[in-house]
Amino acid sequence: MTYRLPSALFATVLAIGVVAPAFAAPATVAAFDPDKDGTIDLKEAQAAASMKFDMLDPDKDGTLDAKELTGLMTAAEMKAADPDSDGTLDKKEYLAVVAARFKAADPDAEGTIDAKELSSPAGASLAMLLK
Ligand SMILES: [Ca+2]
Ligand SMILES: [Ca+2]
Ligand SMILES: [Ca+2]
Repeated sequence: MTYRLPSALFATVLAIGVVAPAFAAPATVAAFDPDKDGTIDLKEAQAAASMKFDMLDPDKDGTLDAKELTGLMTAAEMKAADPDSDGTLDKKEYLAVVAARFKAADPDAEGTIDAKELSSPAGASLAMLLK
């Protein structure tokens, strides 16, 4: 019993040590790369974006309004992404923006984002919609 507390504390310290830098660091390919092939494909990007969408939508009405998208998109971008002009983006509209930013971040058009592409300005604006 006397040995349990210190080891639990040690485990906590370890967990914090591992987790904290991941939150502080800029987006990495590994964060969006469940198949661990070292690149992000569109399917992986949209899966992460879908989770992010759900996170941004706390009232779970299936849409994001301009307030919920603050900092992620400009008003002009949002207008362009909202073909039905109802002032909100549903998940399909959000994922269309992700696809457009994915394309912009993939200048070699090979269909994957590698670490270098992710660290470009276009890559950073894609990552914004994923994390
Ligand atoms: Ca991958
Ligand atoms: Ca809409
Ligand atoms: Ca690429």
